[in-house]
Amino acid sequence: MSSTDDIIRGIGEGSIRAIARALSMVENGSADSVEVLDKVFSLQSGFSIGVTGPPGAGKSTLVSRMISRYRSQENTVGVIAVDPSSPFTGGALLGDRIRMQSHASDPGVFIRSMGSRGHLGGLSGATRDASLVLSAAGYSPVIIETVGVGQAEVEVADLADITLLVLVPGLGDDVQSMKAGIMEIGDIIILNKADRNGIDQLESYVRASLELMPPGIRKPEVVRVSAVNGDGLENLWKAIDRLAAIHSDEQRKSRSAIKTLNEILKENGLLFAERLLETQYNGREAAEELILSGTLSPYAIGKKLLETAEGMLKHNGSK
Ligand SMILES: Nc1nc2c(ncn2[C@@H]2O[C@H](COP(=O)(O)OP(=O)(O)OP(=O)(O)O)[C@@H](O)[C@H]2O)c(=O)[nH]1
Ligand SMILES: [Mg+2]
Repeated sequence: MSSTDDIIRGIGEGSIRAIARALSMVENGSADSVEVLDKVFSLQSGFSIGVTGPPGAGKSTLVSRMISRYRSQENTVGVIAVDPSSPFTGGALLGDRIRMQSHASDPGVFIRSMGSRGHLGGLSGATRDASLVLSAAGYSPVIIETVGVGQAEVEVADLADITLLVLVPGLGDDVQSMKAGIMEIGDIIILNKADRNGIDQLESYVRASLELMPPGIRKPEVVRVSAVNGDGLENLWKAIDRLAAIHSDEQRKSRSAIKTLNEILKENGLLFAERLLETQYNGREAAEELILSGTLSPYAIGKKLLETAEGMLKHNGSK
């Protein structure tokens, strides 16, 4: 399987090899991936669920529960485990493989870890495109697990149609130091490890923090669960179903298409600016030197690049 056409056809047919090839192309930022993404874009269906939260919060355990739930409804499920700490993953992470082992041999489940070796849009760009590939191949939901609660994770979480923020007792200072904005990431805040001491304090803290949210922002639902013993999961499924029912597939597709266009404009802008830097200043490093030596300001360089681009457009007779 080497030709782009084979990969495109394979994705439509749900071929595991084709999907795996496409995901590698996306991760490496290969130019051919754009051709693939373009052709499979219209095949997307279903919805995606983002799961984020601090290390060890029980995200993978919850994802595994979620897989069982959707598999029992005959859905096929795609999982992307995002690892912001490593640009080099490729294939499933060992830990995630172990925790989701019971699903590893199920042909209705596709699990893949993602880094961002070469994608222009970084990790969130790579994840967005990977999610598209899985969705086009018919997996729904596509579940995106990402570790952490920083800016990178917020971006990744924001890709999904429904976002779950997983918190656990004993985070202590971590929770205290979380910016108030963290609560705004989640459509649902899951208080996991409800079998542990400290769950009441965590719930009080979270509810108090939500009270401080500015008016006009929809407050997330708060659901207590224990991913290991299964308590509270029914409530979680109901909360997810309620959210999934708010928007139609068409509405979700439109929102994500416009968002993707905005991101691609930024990615292309960056690419084009780098090209212009090459032609005008011998590249980014040389331009940085000019700034650091006090020869030019960043604004002077920006202005010059725009003028150059305008000049090229005029030269080509475009408007
Ligand atoms: N007591 C208790 N332990 C849990 C619960 N959920 C998960 N765990 C345990 O917490 C540990 C971490 O679980 P994971 O599912 O790997 O957590 P994670 O958030 O995916 O971890 P990273 O991907 O490494 O950030 C494992 O030992 C789980 O068995 C729970 O509800 N109660
Ligand atoms: Mg995990």
